[in-house]
Amino acid sequence: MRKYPVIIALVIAALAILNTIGCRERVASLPGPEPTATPIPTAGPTPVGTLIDDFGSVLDGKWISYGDSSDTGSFASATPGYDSTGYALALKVTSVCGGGDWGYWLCVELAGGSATDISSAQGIRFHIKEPLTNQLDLVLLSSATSNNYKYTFSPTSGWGEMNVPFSSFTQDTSDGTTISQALAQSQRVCWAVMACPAMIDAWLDHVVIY
Ligand SMILES: [Ca+2]
Repeated sequence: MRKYPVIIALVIAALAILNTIGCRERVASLPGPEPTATPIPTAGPTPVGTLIDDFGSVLDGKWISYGDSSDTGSFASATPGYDSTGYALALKVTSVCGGGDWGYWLCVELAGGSATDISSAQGIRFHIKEPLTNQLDLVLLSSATSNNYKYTFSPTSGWGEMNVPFSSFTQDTSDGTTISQALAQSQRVCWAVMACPAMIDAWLDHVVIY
């Protein structure tokens, strides 16, 4: 009789390993998001995650944005969300060249502006759509780094799930820190428009650090 719990545990462990490998290969083989809208699977093991935001009719004050003098933008609650219900965040940016060229950034404060240790997390997952499929940078702001770790991608025109391991983040120029050191002093995760000129009309939903 004692065999059955052991067998069940082994099957669950095997499914978890296969699920993890599948996600990593999918991300590693594509520079951008998955090509079609993919709901977060409910069957089988799902990583236990920290839900950053599923968004509501009123946005949490932890969301902030800023831009250089040549970039203008705004963000607001929008409906429906990726699953055809509830709300998402809609980001509109007009980015031209000049004025410092560091672009326009939408960020979420992870710990009210303070640094927090998320080095045990594997990555970040969210749903996004952008009709023009213009390029965005997913950026980790950390008090441990002088050059940000980031991941560049082009969203799909319709809702798609992005599942980005932190191991995919890189620095343009190394400042000697590792991604683990950066994660240990995380301040913000940002969706940045750094190309110019660029129009962005992106919808973002269900942001999870897993
Ligand atoms: Ca939502």
